[in-house]
Amino acid sequence: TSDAVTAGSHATEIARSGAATFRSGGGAVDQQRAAAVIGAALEGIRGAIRDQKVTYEEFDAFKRWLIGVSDTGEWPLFLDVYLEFEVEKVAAQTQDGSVGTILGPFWLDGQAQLDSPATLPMRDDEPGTPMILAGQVTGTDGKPLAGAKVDIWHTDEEGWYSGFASKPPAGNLRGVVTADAEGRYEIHTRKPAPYTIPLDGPTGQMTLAAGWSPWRPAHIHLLVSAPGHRTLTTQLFFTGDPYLGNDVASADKPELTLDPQPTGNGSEVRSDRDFVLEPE
Ligand code: MBD
Ligand code: FE
Repeated sequence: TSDAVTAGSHATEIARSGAATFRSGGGAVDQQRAAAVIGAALEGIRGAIRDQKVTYEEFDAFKRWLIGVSDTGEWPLFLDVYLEFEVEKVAAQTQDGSVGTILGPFWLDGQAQLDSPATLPMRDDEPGTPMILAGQVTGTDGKPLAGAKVDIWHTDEEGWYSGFASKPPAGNLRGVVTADAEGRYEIHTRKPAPYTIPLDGPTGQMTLAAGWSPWRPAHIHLLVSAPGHRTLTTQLFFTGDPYLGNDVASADKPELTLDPQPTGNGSEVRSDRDFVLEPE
């Protein structure tokens, strides 16, 4: 089984379960709305066929490619890389508090529950630069949110996500950290590496065929939540990353860049980042 299929089939299972519905209201779609949205999407593709004078050869290649996306389970990957950032921009228009960005396909429910200060689950010899991420969670009124939760996941130093690649053990570099009574959290982990989408699957093949970069800058995913508040879905990036501004998932934002500084404890670095949640 290829890496693309391993990662894709698990991401498909999770998407099918609807586990990530914390960011939506769900619910039925009325006929008018269906006609408006589906109609506009189809017309976008029809417009591309007309404008580009798409041939039968290209149409048949497109069919085979779509079938491949299903066969490899890459719908979550493809949709989150090429479309989710636009959905997030729409959502952000009516959101207050800290800047968010996309969830992506690699969040997992039910990870290690830890109290701050916390060290994420990792191997005894986990490679990479030791890193501390710390800060405070408050409401938009500035009041600390006691017991806020910081759900965090990121790649290891080689760019692999646990649960989706075979190398890291289950639960590696993932955890849900409960902040203290002042909403303060402190997480000890390793600095993640830049990430390339699988190149052996249809999403990667399409990306390379168009001559686009398949890379995401190194990033840390976070879901920050507290009772009575809207859950913040965000990511943090790193100053100087060669892929900033050229993220294949178009999800990096200048407000989300960290500049970790040495703590003096070996090669360890630290960044401080506060989060502001809006009331629900
Ligand atoms: C990722 O690691 C990711 O965060 C997104 C959004 C898409 C593909 C891979
Ligand atoms: Fe990611």
